[in-house]
Amino acid sequence: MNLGPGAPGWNKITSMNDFFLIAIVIMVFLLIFQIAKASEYVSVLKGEEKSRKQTNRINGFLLVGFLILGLIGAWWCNDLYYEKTLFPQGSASVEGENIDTMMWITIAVTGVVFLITQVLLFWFSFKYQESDKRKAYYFTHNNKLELLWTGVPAIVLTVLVVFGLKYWFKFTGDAPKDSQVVEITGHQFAWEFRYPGKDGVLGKKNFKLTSPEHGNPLGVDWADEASHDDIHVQQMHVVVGRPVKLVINSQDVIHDVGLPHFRMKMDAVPGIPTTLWFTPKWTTEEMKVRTGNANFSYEIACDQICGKGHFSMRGVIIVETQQEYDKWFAAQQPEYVKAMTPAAAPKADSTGTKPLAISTK
Ligand SMILES: [Cu+2]
Repeated sequence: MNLGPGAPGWNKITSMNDFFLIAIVIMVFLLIFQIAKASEYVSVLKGEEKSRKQTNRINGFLLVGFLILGLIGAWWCNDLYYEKTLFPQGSASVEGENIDTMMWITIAVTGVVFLITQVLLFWFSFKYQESDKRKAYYFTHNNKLELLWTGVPAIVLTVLVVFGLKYWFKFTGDAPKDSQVVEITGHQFAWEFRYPGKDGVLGKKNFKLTSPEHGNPLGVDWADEASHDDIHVQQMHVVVGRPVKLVINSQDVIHDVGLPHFRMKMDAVPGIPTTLWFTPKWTTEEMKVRTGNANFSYEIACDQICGKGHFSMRGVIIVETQQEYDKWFAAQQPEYVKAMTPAAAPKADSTGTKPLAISTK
């Protein structure tokens, strides 16, 4: 039965919903108004000071209750959802282990600060509420205190930032010499991958040559002979245990190669190639066993809201053994050959790659 928009009587249902919604809002306002008025009368009867102290006491108890329930809630959520995060799987790249360590240190430091400040905040509002037995102590300035609460966070943050920079320079710096190079190009809304052929060199590109209609969606310069053995595919294959260097491009807006399993990410910026390298630790098949998920696949999630189809920018990375990789690579036809002999294109599709004529728009 059709119950969605356009179904008979749908207009009636939505107008009834609107009516109830407005009625509820009005009644809530009336309720608040009545409570406020009632408490005003109570304070007149009891005397203002007495009723203020009573309100303070109630608020104090509520704040302590909020603290306890809040802490239990935070613990409970963690217990419930921790297994669903990517933490228990461990980092799928060697370098990502450093990121996880940093993440844990950051969580530990901020967690301790969070606990101390929240307990003090709520406990103090209860403990030091208005009382006739004591008077508040005022001080306008305290150098020791200023130094302490400026110095300690400054030192802690410096340590965190220095470690962050150290790893950042490592992952974005020179990749190991035996690295495999994969060029990733993002566009609205998909990822394209290009691999150098036997020569190990990616052919030059020129954006003016971009022409999906002529089998050249990436704008490769065919005049550069290094491009003649390069392959262009829609799925990324990498070898387990071998460092992979990503050369990241974008053809339109800023995208982001987000690699949650490998704990890496890097923006794809039009006109400015960015790089990143990491070493995959486990093959896709091994991850299926580790996660107990037969459908597991490493993914690239675009980490920049890049337009209407942003959600669909999911790339798949297949991590495999050298043998499997060699077999896959040998089955690929160079993009140059495909572009020059368009009739041959459908043949290569049997290996699982999609046709190249997909528009980049
Ligand atoms: Cu994107």
